[in-house]
Amino acid sequence: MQYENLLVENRDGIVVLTINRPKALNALNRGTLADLRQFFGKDALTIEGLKGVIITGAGDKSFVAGADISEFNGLDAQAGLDMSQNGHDIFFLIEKFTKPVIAAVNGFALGGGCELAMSCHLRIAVEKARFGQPEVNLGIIPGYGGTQRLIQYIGKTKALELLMTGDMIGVEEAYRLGLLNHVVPAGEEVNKAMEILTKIAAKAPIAIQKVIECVNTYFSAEGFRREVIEFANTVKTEDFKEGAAAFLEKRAPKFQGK
Ligand code: CO8
Repeated sequence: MQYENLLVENRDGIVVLTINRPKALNALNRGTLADLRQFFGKDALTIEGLKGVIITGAGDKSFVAGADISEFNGLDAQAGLDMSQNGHDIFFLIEKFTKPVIAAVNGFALGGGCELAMSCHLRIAVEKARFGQPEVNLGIIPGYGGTQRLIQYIGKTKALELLMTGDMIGVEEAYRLGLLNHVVPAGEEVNKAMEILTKIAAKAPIAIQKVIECVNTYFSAEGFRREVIEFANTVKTEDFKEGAAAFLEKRAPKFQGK
């Protein structure tokens, strides 16, 4: 198992995956997504006695601050479609994984980071964690399932507000809205996830797998496909070029609706 940006530690059958790009706040670049695909699509299936997986971020500031904006340069609609579909495929591998997967959110979970946490079965966050879907600040929409999964967790009313304002929320609100299972002091997030996975590991494995499958079946796939298509449509706009450039140049964007 060789990974570019993923640390993999097997603790007695519970695997802790740490996304390891702390200087970029663990933003999901192509390499990191490839690592996640390799782990959930291939390597994890060969781990003897696997009880569950915990995903966390390196450092004490960020879980994942989104897709890597520095890779947005020159993105055209076809590349946007392909990247969005690639992310969807990987996040479905996580959501449909037959063992429970818990996000241990140790800081910012924004854009693709919030989407990654939402593709996990459960979410535990530290008190200073922040959640949001800030894509509209960049002239795009969420492209890794955010328009679909956020509604599933918090409902249409608040999901639309967060998706349209791009606002970040703290753990108190995220917990109240139903996005989080538990809030813990910093440093306790992986321990809490271990405790829950240990409890689940004592149950019947086939029953756990079937719970995951049945809950997933409730939600339709059509909305996810629509997100991929509309993500690619926003990638075509002048506003997207301006939004991504403004972030990298550390200035406010000037959107023109084109
Ligand atoms: N991508 C690349 N680099 C990033 C990202 C990111 N998403 N977030 C932070 N960084 C980098 C910064 O550029 C900075 O690098 P450097 O030190 O070289 O200047 C470093 O991480 C530290 O960041 P800041 O200095 O900005 O730290 P602050 O504490 O001032 O701010 C924030 C922290 C609030 C998290 C801020 O960094 C921020 O707003 N980040 C961007 C958040 C964002 O917009 N996320 C959404 C990205 S879009 C997305 O996720 C779409 C998903 C679907 C994509 C579909 C296919 C492409």
